Amino acid sequence: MKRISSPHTGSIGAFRRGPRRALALVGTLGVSAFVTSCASGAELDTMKPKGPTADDLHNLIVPVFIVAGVVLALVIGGTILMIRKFGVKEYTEVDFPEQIHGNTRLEIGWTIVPAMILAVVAVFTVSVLQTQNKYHKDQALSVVVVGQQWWWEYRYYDGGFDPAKNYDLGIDVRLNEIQNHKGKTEKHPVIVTATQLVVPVGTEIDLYITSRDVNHSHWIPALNGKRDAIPGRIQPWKIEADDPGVYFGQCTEFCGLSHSRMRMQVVAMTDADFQTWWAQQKAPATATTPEGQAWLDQQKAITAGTFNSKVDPSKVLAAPTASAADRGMAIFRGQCTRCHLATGINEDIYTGEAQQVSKAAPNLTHFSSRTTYAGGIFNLYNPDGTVNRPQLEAWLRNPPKEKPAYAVGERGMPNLQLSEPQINDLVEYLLSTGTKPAAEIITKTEVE
Ligand code: HEC
Ligand SMILES: [Cu+2]
Repeated sequence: MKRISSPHTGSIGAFRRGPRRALALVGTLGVSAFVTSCASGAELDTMKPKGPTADDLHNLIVPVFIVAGVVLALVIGGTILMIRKFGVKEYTEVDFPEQIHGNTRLEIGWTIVPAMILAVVAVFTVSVLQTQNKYHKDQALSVVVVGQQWWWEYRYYDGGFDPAKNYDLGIDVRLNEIQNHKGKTEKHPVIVTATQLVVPVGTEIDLYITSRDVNHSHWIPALNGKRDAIPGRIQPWKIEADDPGVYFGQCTEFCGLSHSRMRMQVVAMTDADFQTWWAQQKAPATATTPEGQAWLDQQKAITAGTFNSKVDPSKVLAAPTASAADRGMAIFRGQCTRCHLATGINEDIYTGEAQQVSKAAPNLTHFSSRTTYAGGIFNLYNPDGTVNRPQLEAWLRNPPKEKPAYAVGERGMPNLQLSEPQINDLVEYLLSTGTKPAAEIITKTEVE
């Protein structure tokens, strides 16, 4: 009997201790993964569906996980059993196991069984996919969701939006150049907002998801799975919330520097509250005093050519001075129009081609009716309902400091070197643009 040289024996000995250590490691990792995934109050929890579309997914995930768990237990259990039963203690030539090549019955068995399991899973998966992909073409309310570095835009269409029949230049200016719009009618959204998607409860909402720059992915775990936002493509998706409340989301496709700061929230309201919200959002913004409104109206008349300031210089109104909000409105028209649209305030001079790589910046028409901004990372209101002024001022003072962005490369809001009085007036203006949301929404949308 010839013993295999001792170094081998040594390494076999180490290998024998290996499985136990490996098991301990796998066990620890598994338990910690399980414990952390069960964090209570986690905002992004796939396992807690809050609407029928998410239920569909959940009802698929759970049985598949159970089957996968059983398979995992069998495989791990079998492996441990084999090691126990057939593992050699002292490696000698005598112990060398008989070498078998091929076992037709076994091989057919382990091909057919997994194939059957996968076939069953496929039947359920395909049927869920089909329900998920069925969407109403003539839905009363459709929302086009546009991902952009690093925030989400929501465009609401009255009477629905159907990518097969409609096109919208605002979705992607460059897309229009490459896509054939023949036979399609141009359609404009009635409401454009950012970060917070407001929906009525108990209604299936058709979403059409796209992007203006790079790939993003829209994900509101409580309401449905992920859907990629791809430039040049419009992907249908849907969500539905059973109860009023706030459902958190996050971009889940790595999209650059501030990817983790590209968050969003669905705010689901009762039908009556949604109707109120809808009416408020559709109305254009106005100045806060008659003095401001007169100046604004005259500015628009100058743009329209119905008032010639050179002909009537004595009738030219000075920019409003009395109200800080109206002073801010005037600054806004001058400094912010090259990027931001606020319907009622600057649509006459806004070109629709913001100085951004993407050609768009958040619509600020009713900014203060949202509770979070800049990709859902800042709170506009404190939990007690007061305004979080220092944060908004800091944002206007130096946006790239508050949220990393390639602002010099026109991928975020640049530092506009505003003076402190300007910042003060702009904050007053921004706060005058919308109805403050209900206290409950303010506390529920609060981000840390
Ligand atoms: C060069 C383009 C540009 C200019 C000019 C500009 N902004 Fe912005 N602004 C942006 C971009 C882009 C964002 C989105 C930044 C993000 O979330 O990453 C933004 C975000 C904002 C937000 C947060 C909106 C939201 O809902 O998330 C406010 C408020 C804002 N800007 C105010 C202003 C004001 C006031 C001015 C004028 C003094 C101004 N901006 C000028 C590009 C611009
Ligand atoms: Cu993204």
